[in-house]
Amino acid sequence: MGVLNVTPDSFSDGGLVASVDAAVARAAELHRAGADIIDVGGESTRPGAAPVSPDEERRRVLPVLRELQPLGMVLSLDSRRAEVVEPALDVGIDLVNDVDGFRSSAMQRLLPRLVAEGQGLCVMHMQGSPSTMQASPHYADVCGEVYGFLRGQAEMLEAAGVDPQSVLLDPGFGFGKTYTHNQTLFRGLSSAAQGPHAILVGVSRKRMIAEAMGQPDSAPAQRDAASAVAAVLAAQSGASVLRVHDVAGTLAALRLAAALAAPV
Ligand code: HH2
Repeated sequence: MGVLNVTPDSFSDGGLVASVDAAVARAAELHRAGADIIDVGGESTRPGAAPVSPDEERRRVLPVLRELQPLGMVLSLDSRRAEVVEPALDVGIDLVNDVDGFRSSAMQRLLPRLVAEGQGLCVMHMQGSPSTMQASPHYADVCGEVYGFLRGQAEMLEAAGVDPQSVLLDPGFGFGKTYTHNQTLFRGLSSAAQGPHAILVGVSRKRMIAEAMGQPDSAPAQRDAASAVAAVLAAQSGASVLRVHDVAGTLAALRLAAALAAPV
């Protein structure tokens, strides 16, 4: 899954695509590099980010989705707002990536339509909200709470008629988690991947990568090689979808691992 942020303030690539044409060109580049899914987002959810209005979010993502829709790419919308998801469904998307994990009642009211259209649904875990989530994240048992929440939301979706095969579960690295929480969740991926749902992992360029590299002050784009290593480790742990900025580098690392690793 290639990241396409149409925002002025995303932590690693904010402002990179300042026009619809630039966004379409970037999506085409991600697709050519081998991304199976393009994840379009109009709100930065980096720690400390202020929320954007639904109007502004729609203004950012809908024209881009309209241009991409006829090009035959699998489109994901990274949004936690039903008021943005609904018009995006009218344009035509394949996956709803909700960093709020389908907790909002407005998103739940959309479920009959999401079911009828067979949309893929990515349920992500976040403690708190982006503006304050890194203030003092706290868990008694981070794997139990995060993976338990994801299983609970999957059950809620399935009770509403969602096909389990349409559900992706994502522990939400960096969303209300300390470095140690992220590390523990990452180490818990292989056990989570034993469950019936596919797992999505989004660690690309994040602060946890910089910390694990031993270079906490590195610029986000300097974290691509280490992010590709993390993607390989996530895939080896059973993750099905990897949300990344550097698609070409990640794919090369995955191919290398597949070519050289001893079969298990
Ligand atoms: N991370 C970000 C945004 N959306 N969605 C899922 N499912 N999983 C993630 O880990 C995830 C996500 C944050 O990264 P990015 O989009 O690069 O930055 P920003 O939020 O600043 O736009």
